[in-house]
Amino acid sequence: MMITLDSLSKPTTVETMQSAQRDSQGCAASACGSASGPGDLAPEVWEKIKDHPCYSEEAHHYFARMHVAVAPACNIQCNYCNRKYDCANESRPGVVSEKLTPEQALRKVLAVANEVPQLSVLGIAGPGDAVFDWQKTRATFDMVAREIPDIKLCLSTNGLALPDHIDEIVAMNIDHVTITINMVDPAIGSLIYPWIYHQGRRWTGLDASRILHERQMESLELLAARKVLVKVNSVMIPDVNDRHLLEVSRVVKAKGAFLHNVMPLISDPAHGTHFGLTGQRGPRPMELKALQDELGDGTRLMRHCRQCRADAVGLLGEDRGQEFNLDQLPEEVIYDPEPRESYRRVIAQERGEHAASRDSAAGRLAAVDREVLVAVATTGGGRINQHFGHAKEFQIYQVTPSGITMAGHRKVENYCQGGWGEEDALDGILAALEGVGTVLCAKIGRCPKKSLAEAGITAIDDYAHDWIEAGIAAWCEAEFGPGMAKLTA
Ligand code: CLF
Ligand code: SF4
Repeated sequence: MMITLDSLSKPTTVETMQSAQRDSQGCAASACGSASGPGDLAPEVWEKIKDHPCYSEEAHHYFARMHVAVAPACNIQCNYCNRKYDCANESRPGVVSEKLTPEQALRKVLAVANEVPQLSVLGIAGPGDAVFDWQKTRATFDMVAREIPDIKLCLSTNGLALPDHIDEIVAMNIDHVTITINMVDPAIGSLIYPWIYHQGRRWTGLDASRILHERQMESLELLAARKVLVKVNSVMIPDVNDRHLLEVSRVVKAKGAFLHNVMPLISDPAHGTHFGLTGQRGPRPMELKALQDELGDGTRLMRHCRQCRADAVGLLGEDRGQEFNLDQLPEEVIYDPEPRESYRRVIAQERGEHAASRDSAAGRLAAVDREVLVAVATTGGGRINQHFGHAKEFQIYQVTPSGITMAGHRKVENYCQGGWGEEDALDGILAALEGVGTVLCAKIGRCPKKSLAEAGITAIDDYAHDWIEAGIAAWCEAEFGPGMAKLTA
């Protein structure tokens, strides 16, 4: 795809490009970060995260990641995991449609880089453990880095094997490593991990969790000392580790973690996991938000994680992985850098405009008299640009007099099913929008708008295609009065 310089002058260029790509794929394609900006971080750190959709909340509006499923082997068992294949409809970590060799992974990365200009990061997140299955991970990263030198390399791991590979990780220029740390107390760990495999033997009980904990802490300290940005993912498991995650957060930050990402347990008997089969529930959205609020320190808390599959492709809120299965790819793919380079030129301007709009929006909130949650339907690009009925997720923004911050997202089954509204889906949407009073979208029909109103949620399409923060600020002024009123009173 050629991105012309002419297109730079259009205000919604990114949005247009993104929707053009989706349209070319038909309806099937519709639909681990810091909220810090360049002013809050050392320049070398900002340079590392500014295009990483997981490490920078702002970047996730513009940049995409892809995962290649080259690492099926794992050295521990988590009670929430059951690595599964051929589950096109399941979106959760560990699930993939096909395992790849490093050579196949390279072919896929090149194909995606040609078709998805937003691509900035290649992650290996399983479906097992990327560091335990190290030879395949390393071979894949080496080959891709030779072909696409500017792509960021990103690892996700349980950390058990990590201390053995620190030098290689640094030498390979892997700037981003995620470690999943669910406990700093082996007694709690023993409720989550039935066994680990370490130094040629299997360990169970407290011993297993103690070894895992020690290796995770060692990994974190070693990587932080080498200036690798470490994100810690924690799975929130009600009545198992939920309160304990406050201690986890304190410990990992003290040991140098750049970000902490608390994710809800996904648990369903159909998944066949231990927790799913024993009825362990996941947290409700507002329970997750309450814990995240308690963890505080928004600059080091990721709230926009989408708990991706191990073969996810695209912006975080979408998964285009099914467009790039091996049997759909040519035998030989030649990388064309032009689409990605053009996209970056366009984005440089768009981001500047978006940042200015955010600053201006922040000055219009003085009349807001309480914390409110606003749900936004967006296809990316930082704008309110999706029809209510097409949304498969809503981004949730928390508004207070002091600012607008992203507070997470809520996945839903989209309301519009082939031309008509689906009332069953609406029940699910209402449940997912717990705590939300207002929905901003590009368009909404009378029926769903009325149903939402009856449930106490106001749906508004007056700010279609505005920047998200500008639309929210305009709604706040309409709802609470002019933003400057209280300041000047
Ligand atoms: Fe992948 Fe993870 Fe790298 Fe991101 S995902 S390996 S840091 S490129 Fe991101 Fe997906 Fe959440 Fe992970 S949204 S599950 S945090
Ligand atoms: Fe599954 Fe990852 Fe846990 Fe291994 S470390 S059991 S792949 S969740």
